[in-house]
Amino acid sequence: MSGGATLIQLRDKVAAPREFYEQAAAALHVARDHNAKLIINDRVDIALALNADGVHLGQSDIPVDAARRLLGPGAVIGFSTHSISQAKLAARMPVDYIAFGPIFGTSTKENPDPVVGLQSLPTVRATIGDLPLVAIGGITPANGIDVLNAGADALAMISELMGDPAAIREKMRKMMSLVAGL
Ligand code: 3NM
Repeated sequence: MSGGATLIQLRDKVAAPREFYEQAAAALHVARDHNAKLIINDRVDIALALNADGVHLGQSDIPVDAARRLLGPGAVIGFSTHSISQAKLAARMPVDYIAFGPIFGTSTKENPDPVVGLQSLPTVRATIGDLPLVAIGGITPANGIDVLNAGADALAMISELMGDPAAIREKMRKMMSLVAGL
């Protein structure tokens, strides 16, 4: 956040619900202190309980419509897609952004969907109209500009940042200055 990230997704697939709730409460304090938005992965109940900025949902989570009914019109709802047809369907849902990936190989997900590749981004871009497109999966400073040039509006990164927690701020700043040069 002090590195310039504007939207943080809290993601923990292994924590017990209580632990995830407590992590989310702590993360929300930090986000608020830095004027960043914090959205919660998968757990609409936790987002609602903590008045977080929203949720990120995957293909197997509760439907976007249901999450929107629970969270209201002001919440940020992001939705993961892994193919052009999923992105096309997502564009008709009440989402604030569509995530698309994995663009490149990733070792962060246990069972990642097949790599969609940089070459699929222009088609997704054209398919989803004006909705913000967030690229995910194997994004680094070395390929991020290509990803943005191919049609993404934003980049999501996990291993590139989390590999060395002490260097997150520096890596984010480097990434933000690369993007600012576009
Ligand atoms: N979702 P990294 S790929 C959480 O394809 C996630 O929707 C993906 O991590 C998708 O930046 C992915 O370490 C992992 O590759 C992204």
